[in-house]
Amino acid sequence: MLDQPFLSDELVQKRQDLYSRLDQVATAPLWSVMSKLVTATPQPASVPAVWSYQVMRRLLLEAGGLISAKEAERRVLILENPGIRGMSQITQSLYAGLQMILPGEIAPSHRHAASALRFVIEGEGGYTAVDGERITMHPGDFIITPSWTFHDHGNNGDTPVIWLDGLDVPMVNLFDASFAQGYPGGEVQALTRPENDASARYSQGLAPVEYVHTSTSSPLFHYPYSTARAALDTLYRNGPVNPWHGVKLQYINPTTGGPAMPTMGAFIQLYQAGFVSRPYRSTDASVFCVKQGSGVSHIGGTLVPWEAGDVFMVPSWSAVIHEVQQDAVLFSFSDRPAQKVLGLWREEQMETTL
Ligand code: 1HN
Repeated sequence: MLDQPFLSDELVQKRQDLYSRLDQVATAPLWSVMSKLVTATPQPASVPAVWSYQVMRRLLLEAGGLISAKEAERRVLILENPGIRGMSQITQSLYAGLQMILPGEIAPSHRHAASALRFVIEGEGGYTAVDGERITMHPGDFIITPSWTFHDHGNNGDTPVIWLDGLDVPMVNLFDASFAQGYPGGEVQALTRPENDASARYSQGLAPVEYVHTSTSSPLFHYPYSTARAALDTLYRNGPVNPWHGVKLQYINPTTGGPAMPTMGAFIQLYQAGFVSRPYRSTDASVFCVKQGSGVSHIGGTLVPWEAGDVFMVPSWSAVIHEVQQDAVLFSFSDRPAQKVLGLWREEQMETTL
């Protein structure tokens, strides 16, 4: 920084006087805040963090005995980044939470401007309905709920169903663009198409001849784990394995090749036991959910151990190295599509390793 010039007492006094009069007319001098506003590199307030699934699962089950899904509307434990507590944010731009539905429960239908994504962690027999179609959820499935689509959940099985929710709520609220409403026709939305209709229409490298791409989100909203896992396994066998990402796939809108939703992108990757990834950083802070395996991630110098079901986050521009102990499958999501379309996204694949 530049050397500070000598300031006479008189000048200091006059500046203070000006600043207090500026303050009275809702004004402030840029020169006293500029270096805080425009930083040379990202300076996230959020910090590396991990939520143990064993701990969170117990707390969810306890909550399940104290409040119903109906009373809560959504029975969710919000994952609050320790660096920005009280904001319902896991990163500067994203919300994350763990949701549980007990057998027989219903989470009533509603819609909102915020887009949501889900990654199923545990349980069979859960379903979610999006825009007139209901799909059965299985562990590892990725499901999207695009902006302003009605959605409700239920559990026809006999064990709890638990998943990770990701929403772009902080982004929507940054723009003061939040709208929400309950479904006008009762708790459960009317079903207008049978299960797997969207999958047949859009996920086979085919699309209805009359299909016109108009929505900003994917018409395919359910991405089963079985499909993703088979692709990861085949690509791992075929190689090459990326030194930073292992074998990593992005969830796409099959009608455009772009991300499934405009604000949030999601990924799934496979690393074999013993793999130590090269350090990587990008401007999109990422939320990871461990589908299987175990390891330790070095996140900007913080050691974060993880195992199946755990959720951990990597702040913007923090270099991350994944040290994999048992064969691992990691789901992740971030605001990458939003940053890309705004021309903000940067990444760096670094060479040095541990
Ligand atoms: C929401 O609608 C769901 O539909 C989950 O499952 C979490 C967090 C904030 C706002 C809306 C859901 C949510 C949410």
